[in-house]
Amino acid sequence: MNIAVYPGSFDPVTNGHLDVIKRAARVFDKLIVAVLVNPSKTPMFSLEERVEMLKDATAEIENVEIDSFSGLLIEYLEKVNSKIIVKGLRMVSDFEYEFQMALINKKLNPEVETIFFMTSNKYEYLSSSIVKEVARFGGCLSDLVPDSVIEKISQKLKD
Ligand code: COD
Repeated sequence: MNIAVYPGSFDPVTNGHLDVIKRAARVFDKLIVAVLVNPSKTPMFSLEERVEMLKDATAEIENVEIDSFSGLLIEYLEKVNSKIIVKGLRMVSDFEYEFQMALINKKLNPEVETIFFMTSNKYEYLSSSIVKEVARFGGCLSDLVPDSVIEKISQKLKD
């Protein structure tokens, strides 16, 4: 069974992430979307909220599971018995960081492969940070994130 792991912050999940999730779920037997617990960052959404939003958004994709992890991704992969990392690539600026990550992960475990999904044209500009910025200035979020996430962001900004 081919188990792949798609790691990220997902703060919050966007339609760009969802596009990668749907396409990767067609390629692998099982896709685990793993949300990073990163104590050095202050995300807009708590870990539980990010996991919940991902669960809502992927409820209809049978072979997708949502989980979270802290520490090294390579150690998490071992725990879930996977040797495949799924990443998304938007533009050249992503490449440098993702290239470095793929190489260090390969160094830490040579059996692990990182598989990149090129963004779909319509999501090339889309990131969680851009979504939060648009939301803060009152811009329209439809087409950027799932509807359930729009409600969560509005609520968060009111709070
Ligand atoms: N289209 C396509 N792909 C996209 C889009 C889009 N519109 N938006 C985002 N993506 C991709 C990103 O390129 C990335 O691959 C993935 O989706 C997740 O994106 P984010 O922004 O939610 O998450 P990141 O980039 O903050 O996640 C970083 C990780 C959690 C993957 C990384 O920090 C990590 O692996 N940390 C664990 C510690 C570790 O093992 N470090 C490496 C060795 S030191």
